[in-house]
Amino acid sequence: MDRMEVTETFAGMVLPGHMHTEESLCFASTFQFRDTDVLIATYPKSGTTWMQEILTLIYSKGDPEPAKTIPNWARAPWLEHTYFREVLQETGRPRLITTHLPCQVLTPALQKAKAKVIYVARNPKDVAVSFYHFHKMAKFLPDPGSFEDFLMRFLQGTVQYGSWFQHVKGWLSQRTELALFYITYEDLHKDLRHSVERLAEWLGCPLQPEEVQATLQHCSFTSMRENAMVNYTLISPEIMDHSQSRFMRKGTVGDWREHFSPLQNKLFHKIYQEEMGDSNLRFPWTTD
Ligand code: PPS
Repeated sequence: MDRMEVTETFAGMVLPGHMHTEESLCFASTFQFRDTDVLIATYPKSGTTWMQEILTLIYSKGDPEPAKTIPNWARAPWLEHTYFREVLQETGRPRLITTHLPCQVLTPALQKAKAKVIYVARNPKDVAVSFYHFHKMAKFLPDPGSFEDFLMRFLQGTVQYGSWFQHVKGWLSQRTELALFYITYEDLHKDLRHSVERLAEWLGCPLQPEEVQATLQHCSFTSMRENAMVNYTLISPEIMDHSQSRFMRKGTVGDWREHFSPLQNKLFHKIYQEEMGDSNLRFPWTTD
């Protein structure tokens, strides 16, 4: 319940003071990664929790025990959060670490080691919708106001955690510099089996068919929605109010269609083109 109204400004963005302090952010930016570390990097609402669950199941070879008994924030803690040092586990396995920080903050530290980075991106229209609903439930984030207001701030990059465009362009510009595996939320949706197999192979942890099967089962939306270790029902309602919106809300691709007006869609497309038009990045979505 600490610092619910406080914000931290860091690297040109605003972050919730409830989980971030100047000290925790400095610690994150100078963290000594190990070659064996695996870092999940995402802009919020892009599939972070899904990837935490997938990696947990890959490393447990499909055994659901850790996913069902340890909260996700302890299995794959956020590097920049105040509790990080307390919960980072020495399990003898690669350490799973999560971050929402932009790449320019972490690249210097990552370049000193050979840690693996998994970057998950999601259609920014669906990110904006998911983030809007999350603002209603997460009491450490400001009231989002109307969807229209929130969407304008999202497009300007003035929401908490900063600009989606800068986040994605920044991390993906490091694809050849870092050991970086790039995947999208839409890829996970389209073919979870293939995504899990590719990830497991890349991590040097290939799975037997029955281990893949168990991973798919435990990482389904229905299964994760019921899992208290990932659906945030362990958190007090003063911090996350599930009566406003569930953390595992819809889990679909294209929910933006239920929220965007034609005018909002047009503006989004225009700004997307301005921001992303000259990047040669490929995404499984179009914005028109
Ligand atoms: S956070 O707060 O940044 O950690 O949120 P994040 O985990 O990145 O994103 C939450 C959204 O991911 C959806 N989700 C899933 N979708 C499909 N299948 C599975 N297994 C799954 N797990 C999480 C979750 O429902 C949020 O999206 P929305 O669109 O709000 O439903």
